[in-house]
Amino acid sequence: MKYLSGLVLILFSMTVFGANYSVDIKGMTCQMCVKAITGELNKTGKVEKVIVSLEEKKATFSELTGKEITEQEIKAAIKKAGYSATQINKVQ
Ligand SMILES: [Cu+2]
Repeated sequence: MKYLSGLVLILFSMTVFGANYSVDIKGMTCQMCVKAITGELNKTGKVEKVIVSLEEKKATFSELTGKEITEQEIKAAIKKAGYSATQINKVQ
């Protein structure tokens, strides 16, 4: 029982605070690319604090409280902007 309530608490806090993601992106060349990717990620309505780095070829963001974004949704958003996600890292 104790174990179970602990597990529930962990799951609850994961849902409430959401995960942080770091995504490697292929094909970015300028600030327009950065803007397009930032826009598409925000459009999902599931993430916040989107930071896209041209230098690092990376996007980082957090899940919005109570929302859950899938890897497919992340890939789709980046593809929609015209680029491809080569690796998706979940950083808790
Ligand atoms: Cu560009």
